[in-house]
Amino acid sequence: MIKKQQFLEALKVIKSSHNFLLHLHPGPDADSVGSALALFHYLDSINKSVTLISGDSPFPYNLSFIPGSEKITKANISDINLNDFDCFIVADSGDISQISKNTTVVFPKNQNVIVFDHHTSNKGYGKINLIDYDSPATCQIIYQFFEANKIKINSEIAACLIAGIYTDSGGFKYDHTSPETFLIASKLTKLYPNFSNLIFEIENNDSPSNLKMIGQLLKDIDVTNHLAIASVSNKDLKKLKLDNDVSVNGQIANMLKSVVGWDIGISLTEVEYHKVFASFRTRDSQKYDLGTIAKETGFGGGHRAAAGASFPYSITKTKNLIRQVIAKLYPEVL
Ligand SMILES: [Mn+2]
Repeated sequence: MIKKQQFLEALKVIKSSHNFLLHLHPGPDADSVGSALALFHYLDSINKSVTLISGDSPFPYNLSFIPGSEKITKANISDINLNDFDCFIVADSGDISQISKNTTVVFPKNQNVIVFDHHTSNKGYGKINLIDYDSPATCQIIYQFFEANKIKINSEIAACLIAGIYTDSGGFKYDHTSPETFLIASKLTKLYPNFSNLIFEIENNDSPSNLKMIGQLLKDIDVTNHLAIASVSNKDLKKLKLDNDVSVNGQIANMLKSVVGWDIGISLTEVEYHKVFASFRTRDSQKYDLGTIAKETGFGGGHRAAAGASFPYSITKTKNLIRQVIAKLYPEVL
């Protein structure tokens, strides 16, 4: 729970700052984009100078339907001078290393760093930390920030927040979805009645290449008792001329864990030679903490029910490492 006082303090800091930096985390999802754009619209409306950078990854086409996405500057942390900004608002990044994988972020001493987040890995690396591990989405925390400060939410901001809350809660079905989430969604959808179109555009974004990739990943499923790992090597990606789009990883891991008996589903894509992106999902997040599994490998992190990692290894070596960690933490799985 974040105290009302903390939200009020954050606004005070925002009011006293002039040049704002916002960013998207690597592999941005609708919670990252929705959070950053909701804040962008608000800061813009109170006449602050605000720059929102795209960060490490190319901007996903389906998220371009979130209002304001054309305002995002194509740049990474290393392309800008952090000293140009007296306030950096970091949203939906569980650790300072999650801001960018390509560069080490060092905040200038006098910078006001405000962190909005819901990842359990987040220890609070900002000057002001608005972190709620029980929130289904960072966008929900940003809604609470606006509400606590009696800031008017317009239809654009509402659309941004709906995008994040809906997708990060898995369409209101993941663990942390609460009566409050529905209440907030109810208020937001009144402000943005066209929400079903927005959700349609975000969700129905498959490309032929995506489907081929899904087919390829499902071809190679390695099952050890209650653990299922799907994978595709870089060699096969190249041979089959598939995009190294890792967004299907989460989808595949979800499909794996839908199988009764496959308690943990993991999808691996070797995007470059010895660079493997991994998504973790589970049938039972009460029992298994995927964030801890991913963290224990030394190359990832995340939530109990959904986590991710990026390994500097081959598929085989990655699988072995993951199995070792699971064998240590949850021997009953293997
Ligand atoms: Mn999130």
